[in-house]
Amino acid sequence: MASQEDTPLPTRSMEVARILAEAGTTGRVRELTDSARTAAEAAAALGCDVGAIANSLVFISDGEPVLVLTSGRHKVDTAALATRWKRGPLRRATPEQVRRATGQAIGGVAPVGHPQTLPAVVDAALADYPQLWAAAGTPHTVFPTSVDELLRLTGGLLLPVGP
Ligand code: 5CA
Repeated sequence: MASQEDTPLPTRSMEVARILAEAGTTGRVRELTDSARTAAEAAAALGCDVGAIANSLVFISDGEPVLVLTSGRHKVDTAALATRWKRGPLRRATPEQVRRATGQAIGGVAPVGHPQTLPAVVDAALADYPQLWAAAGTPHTVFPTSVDELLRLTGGLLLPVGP
């Protein structure tokens, strides 16, 4: 795995690392030399299954941003998820809405580190993988995690989100 051990992390990732440490998590934020902007790129850089990448996707529902931590192996079935989550329709956030809701840019959105806590769902498909990886605030940073940890960090609900 290509990672940079000694250079300081970008500011947004340091903030994510601080929150993770405060929450008592043990996984360390890593900066990858390869881009990890998408789940496929992150999986290739880490040498893991694409399904073990937890993408932090932002949708707008009932007029507010919500977070759907989604396995990289599938897309969100927004209609089915809205019903299961008992919410109005979910619409993908624009890049500007993502930035406002998370303080982070598309390709690097982390499950934590946002100006406000977002209502969250964790994809039940992620439970198939004992070790997950999520973005840590930039397209080049990731951290190891698990379903239980993501539920704890986000206060989210575990629901199937895929087709
Ligand atoms: N760093 C990786 C995982 S470690 C990552 O952040 N993956 S991601 O899936 O969470 O980020 C890419 C996602 O951003 C895409 O799946 C897509 O849902 C979203 N996205 C990409 N382009 C746009 C866009 N123009 N508008 C809204 N969302 C977008």
